[in-house]
Amino acid sequence: MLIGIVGKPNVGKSTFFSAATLATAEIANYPFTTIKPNKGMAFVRAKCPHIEFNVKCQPRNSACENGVRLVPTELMDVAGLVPDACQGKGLGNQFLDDLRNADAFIHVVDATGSTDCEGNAVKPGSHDPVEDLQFLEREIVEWIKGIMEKGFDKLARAAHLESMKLEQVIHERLTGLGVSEAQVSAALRISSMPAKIIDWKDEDRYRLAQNIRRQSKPMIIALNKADMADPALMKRLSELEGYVTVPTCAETELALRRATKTGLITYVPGDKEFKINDSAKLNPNQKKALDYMAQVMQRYGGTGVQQCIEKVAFDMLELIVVYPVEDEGHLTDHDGNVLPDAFLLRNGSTAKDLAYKVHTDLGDHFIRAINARTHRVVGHDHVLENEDVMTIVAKR
Ligand SMILES: Nc1nc2c(ncn2[C@@H]2O[C@H](COP(=O)(O)OP(=O)(O)OP(=O)(O)O)[C@@H](O)[C@H]2O)c(=O)[nH]1
Ligand SMILES: [Mg+2]
Repeated sequence: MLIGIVGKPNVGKSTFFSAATLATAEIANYPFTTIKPNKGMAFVRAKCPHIEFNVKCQPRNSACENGVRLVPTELMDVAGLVPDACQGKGLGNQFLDDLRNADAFIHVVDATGSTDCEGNAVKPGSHDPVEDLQFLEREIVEWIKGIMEKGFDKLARAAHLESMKLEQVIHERLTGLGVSEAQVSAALRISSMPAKIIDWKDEDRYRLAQNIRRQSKPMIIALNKADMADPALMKRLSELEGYVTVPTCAETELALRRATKTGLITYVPGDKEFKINDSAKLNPNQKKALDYMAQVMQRYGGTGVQQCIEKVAFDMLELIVVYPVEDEGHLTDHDGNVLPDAFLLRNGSTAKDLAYKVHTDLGDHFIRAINARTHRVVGHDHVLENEDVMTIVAKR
């Protein structure tokens, strides 16, 4: 699962990325700090089955903290997009190609209104972040439209002659973007396109590309720098129709995760508060900074970073967590590790999809699967449920 972090320059994309992954990405208060994309692993939280099965787990691809399984998901931070990037402004939008395989986007917005369209620092409140929501959507849609339209006329003519279905033609153009035919069909249905392709005007194609974006790459808005934002503006932004928003303080999350690493505090990402381990060890600056962060967290019920990722994973992409094991009796892999792996799968995934996720061979030679909880034997098309623990039996 890949989530792309997008937004104009200087809004806190790399700060969000670093906080969520604890990978180091360059952060600075000027535009275009990031040029090359940063890739790293974030995680979502799930219930670890080790408690229910009363065993001690030995996670391999994930981690378990007090019964909470931390399941990895990939994040990518790219350069900032500016208005008219699709016409080559700023760094253009070519770097979006790194995000072709993104399953969803987190659009980071500077909710203080203190950065202009190009990411330059301006007086707080002098820039309306709503403009950023609109132009970023346009840039992403133009990017998709550009890919869709490349050689489209020729293809459409050929398709007409060979009586190929419209969704097939468009799907073929967009395979590199990880868009499914079903998503193209759904987009075509709601776009009310003119019957003949020859009659499609530029605005029709734009509308279609926009619906393809909505169907295939859902987007959440991180109202970032919430710690410094004007409450009235925050309220207006969070009530905007048609957008899913989460207030975030990426800088606070990054500081908290670093302080946790050095042992200064105890904090589990996503929690509403943190605990100072030994206040006698804090210098006055650290104390002041931690007080500030505690206040911010109280205001928003946390920093919002983990919430943002989990909202994307569970609410927008409707992912489920599944635990594959080789031996359903002992819940182990072939090395004897108990409940070693946790995978994120799309809701509606089957036992065979899980087999392919574990290993291509396992998918190719799938015979049956066994639910370790109920010991029920199921076939390849059995639809999995959240928190299933499954054994795949394959031909050797
Ligand atoms: N107050 C506040 N500042 C933040 C927050 N998140 C990031 N910043 C600051 O915003 C500035 C830009 O942060 P970056 O993470 O480099 O922004 P970016 O979007 O990656 O910028 P480019 O790579 O230039 O596109 C830095 O000075 C950060 O410290 C936050 O939650 N609150
Ligand atoms: Mg950056």
